[in-house]
Amino acid sequence: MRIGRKRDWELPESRATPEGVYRERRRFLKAMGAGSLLAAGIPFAALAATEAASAAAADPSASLYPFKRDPRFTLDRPITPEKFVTRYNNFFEFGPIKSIWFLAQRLPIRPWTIQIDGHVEKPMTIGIDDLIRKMPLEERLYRHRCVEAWSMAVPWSGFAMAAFVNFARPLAAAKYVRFQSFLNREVAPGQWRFWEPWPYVEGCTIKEAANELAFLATGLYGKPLPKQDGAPLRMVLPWKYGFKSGKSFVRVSFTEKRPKTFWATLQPNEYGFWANVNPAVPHPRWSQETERELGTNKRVPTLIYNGYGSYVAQLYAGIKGEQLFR
Ligand SMILES: Nc1nc2c(c(=O)[nH]1)N[C@H]1C(S)=C(S)[C@@H](COP(=O)(O)O)O[C@H]1N2
Ligand SMILES: [Mo]
Repeated sequence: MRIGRKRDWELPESRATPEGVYRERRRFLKAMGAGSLLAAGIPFAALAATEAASAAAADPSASLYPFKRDPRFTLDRPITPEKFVTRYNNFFEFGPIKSIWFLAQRLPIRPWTIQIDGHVEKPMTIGIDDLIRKMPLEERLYRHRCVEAWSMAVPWSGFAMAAFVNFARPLAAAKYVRFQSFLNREVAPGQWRFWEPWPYVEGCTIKEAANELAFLATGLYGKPLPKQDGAPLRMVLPWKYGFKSGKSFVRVSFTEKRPKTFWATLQPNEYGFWANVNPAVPHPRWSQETERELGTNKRVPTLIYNGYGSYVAQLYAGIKGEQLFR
């Protein structure tokens, strides 16, 4: 359970600083730009502030934050400090290492449209800022468990995936939802690896998408999502391994057939479609019994369905003869 002490990130910068000073600082940082800051030897913290300021300036949704927290979702551990969550990432479009945050800054996130197609009443394309304004915005505290056995606990901003599904108005034939990430080799060097099935695709059943835990994130720590974490819109399925939460998607298709997902296509003997967290089912090359918490580096036991079994276990009750946990 979460204890009632206010943490730093709960105080957005715009409130912590008197309005005027805040605006001045933003203008200053914008005028300087990251390059000249580096040249001037201004330390890393200032660079991070620039990054946040320029992201806010470029993002027309920035003024909507922070969203009201949904009290239904509580944590059994402290929130991971922001600096770990935004500096230790998996985003293979930008390279197979954790320190890709600065490379991800090359991704243009406006204009950004999302194509909705497949078995829906009316296929359409919608701009991200239109979509955000139509959705029931909220903040949720969720755990995140990567299949590589590290984990974090974060405040996502966004909306229920169910609200998006309702908005898309799927037809009865729709059994799965396929999320396709951007394809842009000019900014994403990883997409030149021609033997990998780019663009990144993830997906789930329509029942999973309608589960109350399934979420679409537009923000983190009460601010718009940093690019390295999947701006402007990413999936969040907290009972599944992290690779199921596709980042920066541009197309959502409602399909009859199970979508071919990125990792299940690339390494089918290690990664599957369901990928529900289960400490008792090891990865072929390592145990899943424990996880390393980002920030503290503490080893903690991993929980079945990442601790969310009461929400989702019933989704899998009738499924036989499939590997649900990889
Ligand atoms: N498009 C895309 N989405 C992705 C990935 C990726 O490489 N590309 N990596 C996944 C993996 S393995 C994890 S653990 C999470 C990591 O999210 P984070 O960097 O915000 O912690 O994003 C997932 N979504
Ligand atoms: Mo992951």
